[in-house]
Amino acid sequence: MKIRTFVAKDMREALRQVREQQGPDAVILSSRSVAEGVEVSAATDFEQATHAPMSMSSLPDEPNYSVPPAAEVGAELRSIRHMLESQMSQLAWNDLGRRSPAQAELLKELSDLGLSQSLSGELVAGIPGGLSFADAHRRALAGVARRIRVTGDALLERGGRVAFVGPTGVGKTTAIAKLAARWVMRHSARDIVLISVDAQRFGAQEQIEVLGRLLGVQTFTIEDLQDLPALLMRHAERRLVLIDTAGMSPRDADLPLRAQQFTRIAEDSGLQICLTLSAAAQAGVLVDAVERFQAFAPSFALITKIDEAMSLGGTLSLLASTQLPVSYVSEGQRIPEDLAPARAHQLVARSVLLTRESGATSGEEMLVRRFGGVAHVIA
Ligand SMILES: Nc1nc2c(ncn2[C@@H]2O[C@H](COP(=O)(O)OP(=O)(O)O)[C@@H](O)[C@H]2O)c(=O)[nH]1
Ligand SMILES: [Mg+2]
Repeated sequence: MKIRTFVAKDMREALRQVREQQGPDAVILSSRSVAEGVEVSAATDFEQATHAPMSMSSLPDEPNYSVPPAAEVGAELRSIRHMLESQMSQLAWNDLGRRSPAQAELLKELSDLGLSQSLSGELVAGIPGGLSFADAHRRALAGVARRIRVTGDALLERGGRVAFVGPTGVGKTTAIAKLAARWVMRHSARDIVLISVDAQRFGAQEQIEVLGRLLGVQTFTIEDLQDLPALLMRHAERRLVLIDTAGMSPRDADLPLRAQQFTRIAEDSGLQICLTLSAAAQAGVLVDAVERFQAFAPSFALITKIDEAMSLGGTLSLLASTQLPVSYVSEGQRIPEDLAPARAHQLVARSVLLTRESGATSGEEMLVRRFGGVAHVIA
């Protein structure tokens, strides 16, 4: 049996090291808090250990001592390890509840909001001990808001050249219609142009053309992205250029190539990319979309379908971790009413309201699973 000791900043990191260096069959023997975080002893290579009882079985007073085959041993050790890990998580969680009930309660609240494990842990760890729960709660929510970057109403105040990218059906064309209508109401129809490069999809060009006719705004549709720089050059004096693109599945094989073309044009023509994301999508889908569309090097995001979202925790965690500024939020289908410049505090307040309305709460088991491994670094 090989026993090794690992020191890491938290239990999760220690377990990762154990798994990486000793493999999936390693068994945790002990753990304790140390100045650097946590120290874990783990053992592998049980061949000698499993052979030891065999030699004992030759003793006269130990008849019929049977040893399970090595495969079975591995499975048994794994299940013991899982059991130990979950027991340790439970102990750590219970300990946090005793040491620092306000912080444990706060982790539960943040988890109810649907915020990610890492953001919740970071927020709670940054809150000084000794505060009342209400104060700690207020500070944590202010911490979420501080981590959300916004652009303000810059686009509709000063103009710009923006291409809207994002998954299919998230509301790119609708957002463009709202922005264009607002611009026309606030400024003039003459200094804006709408461009559609959504040539593949039936009806996509017509949407932009109809919008242009309704608003009295000039529109163009192009089949080939390579025609975009010349078109932008011809309309260099326009203050607002909004470009509608074909929605793409994040899994689309063409996405990297298209992203490459777009970013090259964007650099040469001073074009900004706006990643359009639906708050009604599941957190996992959102993370995937952000990762894939990162290839377009978006300057900011626009969040749609806030009105359909059951929870905003996943969206807020993502915005906080990517630091992608949010421009506008769309909360309905009405053009141009349902659009507003993003405000971090409003998004957080909306998230709290949605959670309260839905009555979503995290069960004890889920809290132990999410925070047991990090509880010892808090407080
Ligand atoms: N509830 C709701 N629906 C929206 C919102 N934005 C867009 N939609 C609807 O979502 C559907 C797809 O929108 P569209 O703009 O065509 O998406 P695109 O494929 O990204 O261009 C349409 O039925 C829109 O009316 C929103 O903020 N809330
Ligand atoms: Mg569209």
